[in-house]
Amino acid sequence: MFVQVTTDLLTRGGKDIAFSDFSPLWKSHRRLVHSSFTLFGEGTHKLQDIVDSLCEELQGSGGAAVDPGPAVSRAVTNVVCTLVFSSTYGRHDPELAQVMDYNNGIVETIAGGGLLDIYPWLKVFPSEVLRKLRECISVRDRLLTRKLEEHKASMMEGAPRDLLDALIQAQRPQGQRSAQQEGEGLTDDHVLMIAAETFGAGVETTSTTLLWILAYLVHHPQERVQKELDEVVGRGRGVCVSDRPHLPYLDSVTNEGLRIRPVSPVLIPHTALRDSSIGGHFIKCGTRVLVNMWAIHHDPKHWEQPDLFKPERFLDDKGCRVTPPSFLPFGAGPRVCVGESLARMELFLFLSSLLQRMSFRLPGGAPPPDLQGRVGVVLQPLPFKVLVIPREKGQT
Ligand code: HEM
Ligand code: PLO
Repeated sequence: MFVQVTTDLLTRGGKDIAFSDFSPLWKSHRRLVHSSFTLFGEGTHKLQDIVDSLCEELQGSGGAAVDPGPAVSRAVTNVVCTLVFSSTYGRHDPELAQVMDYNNGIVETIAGGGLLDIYPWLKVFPSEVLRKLRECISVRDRLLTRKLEEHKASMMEGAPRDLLDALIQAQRPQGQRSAQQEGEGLTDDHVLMIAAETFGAGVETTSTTLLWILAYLVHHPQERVQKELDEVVGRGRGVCVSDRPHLPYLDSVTNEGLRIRPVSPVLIPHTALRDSSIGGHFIKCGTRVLVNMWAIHHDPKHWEQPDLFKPERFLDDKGCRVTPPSFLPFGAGPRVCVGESLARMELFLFLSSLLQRMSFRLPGGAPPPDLQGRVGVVLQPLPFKVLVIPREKGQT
């Protein structure tokens, strides 16, 4: 069987959701995460405060060129932190720096298509990649084990505060629940791996997407999206989730960002559970299948001038939304992203508030952001700098 050395280390041999093979246990764990997002996700009142602090931090750059990366990552980390652990980090919290550091280290070393994932026997040789990965994983594990212990000690039965509480609660047998029900097989290892993964997936994907969109917006005029925001919301109040249906152009900018630079260009490797076929090609049971999302999102048969950033392709000639069938940034089917609606809400609130309150320009003399990026488990933009120009407040 195909062995994934780095992802096995990351997930204690598949005790997570994304990298674990299909099984009834995987299904019940995925369901737990999904329902806890519905419980704690959409109503998170902290989200607005987090959005406001990101805007203030960027606006406070006082005309100097800034790299938006660290501020965006911190904001997105705090959203997921609220959901998973009911806590947020202040800007200079050393633990936040630790989290951002171990996440970066994992993104740099995990499943990078390196030889280790193809020749698992290389594991026996010393390797800088494996050393770094192990070190990041141990920082992550120490931090999460402490959170798990704190939660176990302080949680109130029947009143989960966050995803970690919901997972701990599902571990404990309740009343008449049969052994087949959710808690079965949910060990402490599973709880830790599921929480760690939700945390990591939630941070890296959303912050990467926001940064890609900002990088493209520096190349592309921002006036149309700001005009739409001014007409629908004005500048006298903050943007709310209920404004989203009235802001189709903003949505099309987000979609175009997700299309042109898919966070996950070849998705996560899938395994055929039985002999089957795709597009007439026979697929033997057990075959690893990689979906080339990059190719789907850049296929000239489906996209006119696929390498150009053209948000209008997601609107019809009346300005109403259209979603082409070859647009699948969150995947599809049983393994579709569990965080899609949370991610969509975050992308909307962050982008709309940023563009309502400020414009992003290229600093004088600086090269425009590189649009090639760095390929790994996620396709990330290289760091870039922008000038933040505050927009006047108070206009309706
Ligand atoms: C899976 C994209 C945000 C959690 C995936 C997959 C993609 C994806 C393409 C894999 C589908 C496959 O291999 O078939 C994205 C994008 C996001 C985003 C583009 C943001 C812009 C999030 C967030 C969370 C999350 C916010 C959680 C807080 C997960 C998990 C899986 C997953 C747990 C594994 C699902 C499974 O295997 O059943 N995501 N994601 N994602 N995503 Fe996301
Ligand atoms: C990000 C770094 C974290 O420390 C660990 C982690 C867990 C889940 C991974 C995520 C990383 C990268 C993005 C992934 C996500 C699962 C689903 C998501 C691969 C490595 C995507 C886009 O497919």
